[in-house]
Amino acid sequence: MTASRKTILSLICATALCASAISSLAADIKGKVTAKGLRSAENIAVYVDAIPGKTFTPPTQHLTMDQLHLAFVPHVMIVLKGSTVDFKNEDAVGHNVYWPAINHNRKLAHNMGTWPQGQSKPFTFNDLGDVPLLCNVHPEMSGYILVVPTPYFALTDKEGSFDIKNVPAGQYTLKTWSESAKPLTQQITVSASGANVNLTVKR
Ligand SMILES: [Cu+2]
Repeated sequence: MTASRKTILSLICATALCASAISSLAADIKGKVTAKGLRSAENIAVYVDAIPGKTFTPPTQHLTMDQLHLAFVPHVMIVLKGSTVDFKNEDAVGHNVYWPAINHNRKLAHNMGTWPQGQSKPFTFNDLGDVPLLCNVHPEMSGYILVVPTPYFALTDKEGSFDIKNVPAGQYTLKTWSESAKPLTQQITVSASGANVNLTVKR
């Protein structure tokens, strides 16, 4: 469907039923990330950057970042700006959660403290960028939260493949983030049938 047909449909649709019909026109951004010089193409974040004039309501439901078997699980989590993450200790030992910066801004460093097994502590992420998670009890523990401006994001699987669901047709700036590769920015066009994008990131 062309953008103009979509506009016409928007104009003639004033009911909630029609609104869901319009949103169902959204398609997927699928693709593959090739990671040069990296051990793996897994856990690379691919997301649509801020869309001028558009804001998105964060989910009311909390997300969970576990500390399990002396590791942050999942290792990388992407969240929409304004989302709340419950940090949950699933181990019999005490853990700590802190981050030395958000988006390399040390003024946004924060220490969540330490709490026992089975308990969790929430934090709402209102600043964009990467949040490197550490535990001051176990220096080998590390994880990442990436706070992004749109709900259009995905993580790559072991093969480097990703699938960003339900993106309305339009032109966007696609970005990548990875723990060990340089970030990448690419302009893309999403048609009514979606988009297929191949990206190459480097160390
Ligand atoms: Cu720990």
